[in-house]
Amino acid sequence: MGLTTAILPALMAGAATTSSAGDVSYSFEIARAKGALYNPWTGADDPVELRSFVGGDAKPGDFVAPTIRIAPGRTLTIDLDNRLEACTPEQIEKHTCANDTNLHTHGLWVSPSGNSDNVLISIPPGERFRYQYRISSDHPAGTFWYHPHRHGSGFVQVGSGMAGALIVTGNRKPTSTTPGDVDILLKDERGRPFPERVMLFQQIQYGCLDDKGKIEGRMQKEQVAPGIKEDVYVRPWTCAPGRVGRIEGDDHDWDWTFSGRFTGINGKVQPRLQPARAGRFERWRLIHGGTREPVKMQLRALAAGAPDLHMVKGADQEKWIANHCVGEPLPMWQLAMDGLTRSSVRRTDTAVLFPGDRVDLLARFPAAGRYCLVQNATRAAANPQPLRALTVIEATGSAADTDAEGQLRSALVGAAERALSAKSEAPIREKVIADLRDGMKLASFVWHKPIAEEEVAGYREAVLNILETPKQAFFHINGRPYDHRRMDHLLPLGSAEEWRVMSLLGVHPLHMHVNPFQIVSIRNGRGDDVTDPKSPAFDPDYAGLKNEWKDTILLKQDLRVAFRTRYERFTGDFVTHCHIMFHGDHGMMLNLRIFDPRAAATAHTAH
Ligand SMILES: [Cu+2]
Repeated sequence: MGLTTAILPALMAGAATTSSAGDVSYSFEIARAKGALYNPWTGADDPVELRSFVGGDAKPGDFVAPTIRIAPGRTLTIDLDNRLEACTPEQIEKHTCANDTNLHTHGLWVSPSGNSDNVLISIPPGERFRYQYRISSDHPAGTFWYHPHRHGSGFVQVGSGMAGALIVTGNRKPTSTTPGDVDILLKDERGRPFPERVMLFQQIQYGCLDDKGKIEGRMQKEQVAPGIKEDVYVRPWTCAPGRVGRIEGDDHDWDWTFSGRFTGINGKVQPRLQPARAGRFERWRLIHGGTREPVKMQLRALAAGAPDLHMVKGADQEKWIANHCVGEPLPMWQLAMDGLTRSSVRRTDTAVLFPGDRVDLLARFPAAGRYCLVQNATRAAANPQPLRALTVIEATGSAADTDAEGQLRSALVGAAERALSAKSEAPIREKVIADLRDGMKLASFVWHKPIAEEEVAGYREAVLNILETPKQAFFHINGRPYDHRRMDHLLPLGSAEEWRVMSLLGVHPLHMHVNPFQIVSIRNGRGDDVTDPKSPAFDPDYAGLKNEWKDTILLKQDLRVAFRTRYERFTGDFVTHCHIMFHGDHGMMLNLRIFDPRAAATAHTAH
């Protein structure tokens, strides 16, 4: 194995197309694009030039790739044309180039081989490559995303906003033997889907370089005031007039928490979003496409008469939030995690996402007015992140019924009655409705079957660690850094295994490509369950995770996480890695191979 150079099929750059069969094609140029990003510290836009996907509906300067929608059973084709400039030998030596690329369809249950979800190829500047993904007819409908995954370039490229939502659409009804798509429940009395918002959270950490090539305004380690932790924001990076923001390095200097940058949404910082209708449920598809900081989002009413967010400079925003984003956080109803429908709708007041995570939820603004989307509303005292406003949404119309949850339950039940109205559907209709009335269970909408202990054929271990020396940090899994020439685990097709994973130092969202996993347990060093609200060790960041399916799981230091996964359907080589791109790029990654033991046995006999 190892990184292979892409071959180039003939293709044309241009817009997205959908064939009569529902197959979807996109073609993108990867190129530097000029644009501007709002800087809350100055209240003005900073000019930036960043590596970008351009094509489909994405214009230069959008800094987000188009939202792709495709139905199960269809084929998605994505042509990439790498127009970035060739790297100089000096850049290659200093690791400051990051112009090779490729593509990962995060969370799609597709082959990792050939020109499918293959992240082990590299597309250098001047080359083209056609990715093609066959999405099976039994692929779960849900919220996935796509982004470059070239080892060593991930931080710079994803950190430049090179990411887009990838939605598998669903309208399958459940039967007594097959699951359905939760989408059929998310419709109003007239059968119209709930209004939808896709929010791709991004952490675009451009810096302006001064004449010496140093990031302007970057505080040096020795300047950090005593008593303030080095990784807590102290002073934002600046851009002198005429300078253009870029992302050109991936060393520690470019660390997000030091930059003072704000988490953005869909290529913009603190964007003005479409108003909502008060009292109406909306489906929100949230994707953490950032590189570092968690998004723990709460919705709070913005007090009448509060100044507009864009009138408040970054330095005053924490005070503005404390004074004006008032009252209890609004309830939200979580439907899915990482694109995979939960076993039940879960009521929460905080959407918790770490890099790579997705959360699908229903939100509802109870009355006309403005509402704050507050980031880091729940902060760990030990490692506080700055309190930030992601943006403000306005709701219009008249105030709604106060019993939101009762209204939601009857909306879901009503949609189930209408969707499953045929006489022959009576048994499944009754089951779905009984489940909804019993804690809003979604048992008929979960696509992956639970993995019982009897099915577990083996165990694997991944221990993530950072070794720090005064000069450098080393990012390891199982005691060594990633080596693209080394195969770390051979996984037999057709079997299920349990993985025991943990972090010895730092917090790492671990992502597994190809097959999702079911969470078995998350415990602290004393064996206490941190997912259980009744446990003294309860950690709200892990609430509601037990037994659910995901493809990315946060490893906090010293917690023991166990999950089970099936190596089904696809053979080939792929990876598991920390989704803090900087960590993955610097070695926190393993190569995995699913092989077919029957084919191997046959080959052996023939030999
Ligand atoms: Cu990490």
